[in-house]
Amino acid sequence: MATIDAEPQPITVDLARTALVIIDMQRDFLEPGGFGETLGNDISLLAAAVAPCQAVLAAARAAGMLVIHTREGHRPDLSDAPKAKVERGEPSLRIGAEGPMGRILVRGEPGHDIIAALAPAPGEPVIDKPGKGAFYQTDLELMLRNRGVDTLLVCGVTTEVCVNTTVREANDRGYRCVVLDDCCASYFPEFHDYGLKMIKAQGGIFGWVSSSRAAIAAIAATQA
Ligand code: TIU
Repeated sequence: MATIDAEPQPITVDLARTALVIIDMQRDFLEPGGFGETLGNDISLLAAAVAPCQAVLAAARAAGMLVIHTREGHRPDLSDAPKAKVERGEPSLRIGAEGPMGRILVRGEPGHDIIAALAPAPGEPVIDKPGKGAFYQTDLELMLRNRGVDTLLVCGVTTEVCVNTTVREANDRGYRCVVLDDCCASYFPEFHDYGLKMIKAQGGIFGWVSSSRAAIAAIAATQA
């Protein structure tokens, strides 16, 4: 068992029943010319989450934890992309349009790939999701149930969009979520802050908030 220093209070987890879930650390959100930038965002704000994610990923792998990666994106024919999603907002390039990293937010295109720094290792499941939440129209819940997982360490981007949506979905399904603050980022620093506050408020209404340092320390303590 490992006890992770967290808010609103420390949480004790069984690493054999804990999965590290890294959400949407894709070129389309973190690199120039991708979906995030076409939405008008400053992508440099997401870079700070990469090194903390790498550190937690290394610790989780060393401890033999289940590591799951997710990617947001759509089939090349866009049959799984709601019209309302494709037409929303004022992106300079729409979902499916040809950009510098291939077609925006389309599976199989370079921009859809997870960034090289956080590339999945062989055997680590990658969940391709059409929505913001990682449970919607995916087999994530089945995978977690089959492995007896009850707790998720959550990292990724963006804090208030895909991270928050996934945490809310997980919380309703009975999973305990520990969101690592420095492993998440947003194009809006204030949304990052409030996104985390919303999770841990009211006694941890959606889950716990911790940090890469605290999670790594807890994992390392079980290995000593
Ligand atoms: N736009 C934005 O903040 N996020 C997304 O569109 N997807 C994810 O958060 N992955």
